[in-house]
Amino acid sequence: MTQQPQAKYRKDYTAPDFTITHIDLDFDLLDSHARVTAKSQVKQMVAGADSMILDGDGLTLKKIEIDGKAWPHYSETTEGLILSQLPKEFELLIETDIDPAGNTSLEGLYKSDGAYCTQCEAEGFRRITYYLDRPDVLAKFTTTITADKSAYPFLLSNGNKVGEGDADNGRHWVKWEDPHAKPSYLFALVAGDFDLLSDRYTTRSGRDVALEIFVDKGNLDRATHAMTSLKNSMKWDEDRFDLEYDLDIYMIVAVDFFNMGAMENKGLNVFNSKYVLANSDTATDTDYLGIEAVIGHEYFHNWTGNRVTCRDWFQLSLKEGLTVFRDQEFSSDLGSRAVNRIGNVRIMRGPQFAEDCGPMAHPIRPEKVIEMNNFYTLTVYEKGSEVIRMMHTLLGETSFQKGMKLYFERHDGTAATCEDFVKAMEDASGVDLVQFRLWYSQSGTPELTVTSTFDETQQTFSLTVKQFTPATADQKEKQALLIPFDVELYAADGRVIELQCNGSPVGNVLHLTQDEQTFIFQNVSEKPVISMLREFSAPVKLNYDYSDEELAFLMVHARNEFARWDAGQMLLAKHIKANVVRIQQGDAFSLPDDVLDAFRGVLLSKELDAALIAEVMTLPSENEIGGWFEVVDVDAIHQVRDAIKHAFADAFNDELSAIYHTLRQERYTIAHDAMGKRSLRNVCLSYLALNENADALVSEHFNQSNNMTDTAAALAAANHAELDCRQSLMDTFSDKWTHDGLVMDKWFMLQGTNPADDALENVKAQMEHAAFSLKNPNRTRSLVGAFCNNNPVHFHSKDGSGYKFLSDILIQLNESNPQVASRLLDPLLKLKRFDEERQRLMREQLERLAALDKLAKDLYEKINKALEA
Ligand code: B3K
Ligand code: ZN
Repeated sequence: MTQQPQAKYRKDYTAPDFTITHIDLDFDLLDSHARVTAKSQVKQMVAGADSMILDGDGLTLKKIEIDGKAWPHYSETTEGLILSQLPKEFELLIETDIDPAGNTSLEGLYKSDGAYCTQCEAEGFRRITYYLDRPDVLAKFTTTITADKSAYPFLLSNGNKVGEGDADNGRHWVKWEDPHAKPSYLFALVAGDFDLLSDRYTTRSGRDVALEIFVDKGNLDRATHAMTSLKNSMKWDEDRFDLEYDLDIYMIVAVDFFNMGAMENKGLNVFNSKYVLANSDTATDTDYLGIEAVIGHEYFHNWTGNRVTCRDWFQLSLKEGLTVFRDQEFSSDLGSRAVNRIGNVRIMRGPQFAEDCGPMAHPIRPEKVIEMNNFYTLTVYEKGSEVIRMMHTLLGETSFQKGMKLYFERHDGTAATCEDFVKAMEDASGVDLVQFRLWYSQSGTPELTVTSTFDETQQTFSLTVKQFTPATADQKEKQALLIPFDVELYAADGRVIELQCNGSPVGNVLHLTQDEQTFIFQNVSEKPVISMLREFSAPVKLNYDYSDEELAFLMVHARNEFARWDAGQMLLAKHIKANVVRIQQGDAFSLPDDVLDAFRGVLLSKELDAALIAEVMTLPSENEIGGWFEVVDVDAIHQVRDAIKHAFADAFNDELSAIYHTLRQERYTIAHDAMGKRSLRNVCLSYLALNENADALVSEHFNQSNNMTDTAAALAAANHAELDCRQSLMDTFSDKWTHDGLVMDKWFMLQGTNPADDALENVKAQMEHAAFSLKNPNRTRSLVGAFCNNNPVHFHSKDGSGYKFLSDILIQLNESNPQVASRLLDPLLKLKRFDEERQRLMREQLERLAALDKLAKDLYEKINKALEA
């Protein structure tokens, strides 16, 4: 590394000296390279400023002119271009050459298979032309693209098409104009040959919008679910948020080479094909739901992100936390609220809490960044959404929507801050959010420790709640937060006890504001059972000494489905923790009958949704369990989790088998009820696969399946139970799908999570599979990512082979695709959570990476923090 990468700090923000009001872009796409001509209208913003630094990366400069004349006053640096002696207002013309075909980082303009596409967020536009590549410079874009007509019949960019025509040598051109000023990160260009699915949507006020989804040739039948999801998103945003679409066309292009899920470029979303393509043969129910959520998410960004964008990248959660909240609400309104909430909470309690206690801990609005791409994190997105959700809880839907209205009134068409959002919520509702703002600046997971006392003579029940946020890698001192704490009390017969304090009824949401607080509830005539942190009303950990009986009671009597699931999770957690300690002490595993009975009760419940029962019967992941311990003992955790699965399988064999057989469906539909039944049936299968002689059942499930959900479930069951039929089923699948990487990802993921002793050797062997390529981020994540993240026993093998395998791969990806490398690195960052020997082995690999000659700043930032800690 020649020069150490520099950090940027939130506190150092300054408005730009110059701004760009219009940019006219011209792309000449040639076989050997692309020529980009950018004509910008530039305006001085700060009196006296006469020089300007334009960002640029990997560009070959061909020409600079100001107001039509060659401009000699410039110098090129590694980071861009410095222009000096500038007038107050001028037209800047810059011509650059770039190499899209050689761009393996998938940032800027690159080729995905045969098509050109772009990814500019966060700082990819600077790989296209020299520019003020920052989100607070908002310009109106026009874009002209010229390319070979037969190879690239579709030439797309943001906004509306305003011209097209033929050019020489079999080439053609198209011109686009985007009427909305936008920052450079929302620019997009696509050129290629696709199949096109077209539809229309009429907005509530009568705007007729053309909807176009572009997919690889031959995939048209896999685009319909994405189209339905798009129309549902547009309708939902009108109904729930009173927000309409603002252009005459909305385009989505699906590409196979993409670093993340999707990108909300104005009017022209570019999507990872994983979040567009689905039919019943190729996609699982989870894929269908994922597509709906991501299509919704990118669509909702049109208002929360595009119309109101971020002032600087430290404000990322302004658009991402809010848009995740909106997509979660969308999925919950269309499907099961409880199941959606459970999914979100599993992510918070697993990987987000883990992020908080690792070396990359940061508040949802980070203070210091080296590589912005490293901050598209679960903290900014998921915890960011929880913070919005807490405001929603504190304000209620009506005031929250008033706050949204005011936010748009004040900030539409501008680049705003998180503070602007909170202020709008505060002003619109009159709710004091002064202390609440700490959620934006304080990192880490708060812990609530609750004790209770029942006073029979006084007929009072008191709850004492202590809040404490442990120090994090980035921040030692913590303060008390405003935490909405949703509680309910139940009498022994299941009746809800009304909450009364100081002689009057109070709502369920208590406001925790101090290190310690006591709430005294009156007129409580018997010792109640408390349901706490209902709906996961705040992103915190909860400690309370529940008895098994109380938890089993809540699993049956809690009024809200989420609370019933959560009680089951707490009951499991209690016994998982106890058993891990037992195993570590050389004692035998044991699970009391009353625990089994509580789960049997759920399994047999007539009132609960199948989808919810499936969730209750799904154990927390090994990673989530790891988070409950100071030092993660991967082997003991695996052993205990496995033992519980076997205990369930043995104890509930008859019930599981009966449910499995009654839930069989002839026809595949994606109605929520059908998905729920399939999900429960497949959970039953995963337990039944643990029985002796399960080969026949699992093979039959596979052979009779008429959809990918069941096929994948059979494979997963055979894989995890290490059945004899595993190999033949895997081979059958691979023979059928080798040509389709997206479908093969499911197979690669199972290879990655294979529990067999030779898992690593096997993963290495699959890297030679015809469908595998390290150049494709989806393939890499499916095989390598699954192994490193979801196969803890083998990744953390005591001989260090898993760590070495990962760093060998990271060395390859460091230069070709640092963004993917940086995500893949995450499991190595958690070294502090493991025993000394494992720490030493992990450190060894981190040091090996740190010594790389051209270490990308994405990796540099994380590795340095991990080694520092
Ligand atoms: N805004 C993009 C993410 C960009 C990631 C850049 N590394 C997708 C989304 O959150 O909707
Ligand atoms: Zn987003």
